[in-house]
Amino acid sequence: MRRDMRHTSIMGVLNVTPDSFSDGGRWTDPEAAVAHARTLLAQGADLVDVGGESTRPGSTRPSEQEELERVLPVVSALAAEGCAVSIDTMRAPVAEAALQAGAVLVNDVSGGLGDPAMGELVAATGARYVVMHWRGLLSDPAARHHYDDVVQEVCRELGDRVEALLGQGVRQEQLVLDPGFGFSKDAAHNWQLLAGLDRVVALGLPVLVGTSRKRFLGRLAPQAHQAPEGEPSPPADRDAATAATSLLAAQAGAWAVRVHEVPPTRDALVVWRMTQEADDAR
Ligand code: PMM
Repeated sequence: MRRDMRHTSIMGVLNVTPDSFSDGGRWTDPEAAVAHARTLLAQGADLVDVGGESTRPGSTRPSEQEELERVLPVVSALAAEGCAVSIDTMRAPVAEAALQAGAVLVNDVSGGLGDPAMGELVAATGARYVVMHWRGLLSDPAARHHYDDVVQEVCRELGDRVEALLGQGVRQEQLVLDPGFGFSKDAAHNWQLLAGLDRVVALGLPVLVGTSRKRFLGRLAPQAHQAPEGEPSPPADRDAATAATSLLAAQAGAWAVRVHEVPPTRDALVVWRMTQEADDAR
């Protein structure tokens, strides 16, 4: 079955953190961050995802105050310019302050597990809410990376989160699902998820896909880059592979793709749209 992906949106990544794996430390100055967001939008991003906490393994959590100080000036400045801003946070108070400052979407990589107050806040504000799949907060570390069927289990666990959120008063129209590429998943799991994305889409809610520059895209042609043997290519060399995954995501019916570098993904999505339109006209 062919799907219409003409409206697959692009979410540009803006990490105002010192330690994110790809752009950590680049946009910690609010003015530089706002300027970068303007670039992302001019290049074709539909919204900008501002994050003040890195989820990179081993990174130390900022305090809530630190996170607020990182994100709020940037969210306020961008919202004042009319930009659609998403706030990438696991903390309800940060989400609340960002929404008050003009953000339109809460992107929560913990799917509501990181802060028990998140569901209630999302219900009360009516904001759009991304529920990402991540087992990182499970108490049993051995269960985190074990899947018999990753697509099926991600779908089931996302379904459980949706049920819980609806029970807290969140409305279905607010929800966006994200299978959480790279979050308690190894490379094989990520490839299986990419191949099975249509099954996540079939759950019936909009789906956001965040593969951008992730490690599993850094091992495609080890001979073609200069990294020591066994090392993945540097994150910034993974944008062509990211664009390929954006196209596959769109083909599977994704609502949006979350990317660091907009032009390759924008062009990949235009290629798909043009071929669809040509096909429709036959
Ligand atoms: N990945 C990262 C951070 N936030 N949010 C969603 N919804 N989906 C993702 O896959 C996701 C995310 C990690 O990447 P980054 O550190 O470069 O932002």
